[in-house]
Amino acid sequence: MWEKGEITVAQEHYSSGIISSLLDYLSEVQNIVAGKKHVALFMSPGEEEHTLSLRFVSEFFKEAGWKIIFIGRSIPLWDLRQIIDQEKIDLLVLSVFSTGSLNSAEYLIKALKSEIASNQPKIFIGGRGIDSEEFALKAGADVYLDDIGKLQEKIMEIEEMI
Ligand code: B12
Repeated sequence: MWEKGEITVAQEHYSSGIISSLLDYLSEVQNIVAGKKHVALFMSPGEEEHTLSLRFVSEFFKEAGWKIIFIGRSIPLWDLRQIIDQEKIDLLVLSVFSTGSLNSAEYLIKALKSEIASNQPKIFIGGRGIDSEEFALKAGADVYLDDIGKLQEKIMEIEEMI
């Protein structure tokens, strides 16, 4: 509605805030599956502020029995490396909504791949900022998905890869 000029920026921010709180609530009340299969870390690269879809995506992983760690917006590379080591992250999930964020994602992936010698997490990337799988793979991602609707099948594919 904001895109069509039907609501103001303030109304959009307010609505996004409500959706975010609703996600927090749903995440709390949802049953947690015992015996976590894998661990996934969710973040948005660079200056990327669009984190709502990443929250949706993280809930799918949770439902599939994964441990999820949502850190939201970008954190320093050093801290990221530490959390990957400590938490034994199997999958890093990034969402990208602009060309600038795609560049940041590419930089981040290259830095991680060159600095982590063993047990590198796989990288899963999605979001409106990526036009095709070709761009995602060029940026260094291992897996790309264009539509959250196909996420359940994709999670099964990822589980086979790990
Ligand atoms: C909510 C919103 C915001 C909120 C975000 C709040 C939050 N915490 O996420 C706020 C207000 C912060 C915001 C800011 C901005 N926004 Co905004 N925003 C939106 C809005 C309305 C919804 C985005 C959303 O979450 N959609 C829900 C997701 C699920 O749907 P989707 O985007 O269609 O995603 C599909 C796929 O891409 C995929 N997918 C999406 N994410 C992921 C992630 C993974 C891992 C996977 C696998 C798949 C996947 O799944 C979906 C289909 O199934 C869109 C407009 C719209 N109609 O979508 C604009 C939109 C994304 N914003 C836009 C813009 C331009 C901005 C600003 C630059 C505006 C400004 N001038 O300040 C800033 C960016 C600031 C920054 N540095 O990032 C543009 C982006 C255009 C572009 N590609 O560059 C859009 C498209 C609006 C427009 N038409 O202009 N925005």
